[in-house]
Amino acid sequence: MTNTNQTLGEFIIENQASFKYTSGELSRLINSLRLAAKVVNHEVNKAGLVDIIGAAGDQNVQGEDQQKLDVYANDAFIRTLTKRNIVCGIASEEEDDFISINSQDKNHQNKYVVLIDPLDGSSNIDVNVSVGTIFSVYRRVTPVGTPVTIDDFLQKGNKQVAAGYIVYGTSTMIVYTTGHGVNGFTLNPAIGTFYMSHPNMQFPEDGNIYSVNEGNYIRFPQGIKDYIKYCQEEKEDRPYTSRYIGSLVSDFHRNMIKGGIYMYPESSKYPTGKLRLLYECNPMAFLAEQASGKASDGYQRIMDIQPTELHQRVPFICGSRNMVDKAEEFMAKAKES
Ligand code: AHM
Ligand code: MG
Repeated sequence: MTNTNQTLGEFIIENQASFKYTSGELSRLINSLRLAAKVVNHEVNKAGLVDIIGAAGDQNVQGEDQQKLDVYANDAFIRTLTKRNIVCGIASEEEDDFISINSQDKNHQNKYVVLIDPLDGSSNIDVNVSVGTIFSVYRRVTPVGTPVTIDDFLQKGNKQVAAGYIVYGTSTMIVYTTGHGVNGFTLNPAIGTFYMSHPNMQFPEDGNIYSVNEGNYIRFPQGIKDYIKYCQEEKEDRPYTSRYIGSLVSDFHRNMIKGGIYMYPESSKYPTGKLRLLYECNPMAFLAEQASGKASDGYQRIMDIQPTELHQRVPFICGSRNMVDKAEEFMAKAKES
């Protein structure tokens, strides 16, 4: 039963019993993400006021400029999860390697690893456009009591136990799943509490929005070019509307509510796509599927791809089921000819 007065804290406690392993560890983990989200939200909202925007001068592992807020968000999430001793390992889009966490009393006893993109779409910060945090949670595969290894992180998306995002937009929201549907909570900034605002979120089966950086059209594979032309055809239900913020979390969030498709295909600039399988595509794919949508690399289910490296990139097509099916159809047709 949906109670829209329910806070995120209450929801976490109430739903703890539905987790497979009810030690409370996963609940505590979601709780600390909630806390870090509030800390980062506070800072993101100040971006226009204080001298915190602008490049920090460092480059991340993909060779891109890091913004100060990326660094801040990265530190905030890592610090919160480490200090509270809730996970045994963290991998971040902003870190070269994964972090193994141990504390004297716990001796690698924690079960979960978190993978995180602390501030996605950060090139949008200095122009006051929404950005987001994306997270993904797995149970470790190595034995409890030993340090985590790369194998704990290189798991297929279909092994995720939780995933979600925080969107720092016109209002700040946490949207997440633990494999029992997708729920969205909106922050009341006056009192610092997240309230259930979007229970049981669902992608409409069909939609009329397509989101892609069309400036790259000439570099796209033929199947994507053909699908874009299909979106633009004059038909009863087309042309579709084009909407592209360039902030994955925001584009995904809008498409989930209104019905649409997001695409970041491979191109001559990004031969394997731009988005990262572990920090961006898998968590979004889990959310999409839990909300009756679909996520594909053009040929196969994102969550069935075996990761081979932490910062791996894949082509990403995600959204309303019928739209993703159609895009795959064009990809398959183009491959044949
Ligand atoms: P980032 O992780 O460096 O922020 O890049 C990811 C972002 C996505 O949020 C967004 O959809 C995409 O990159 C935009 O890329 P482009 O500017 O090439 O269209
Ligand atoms: Mg990112």
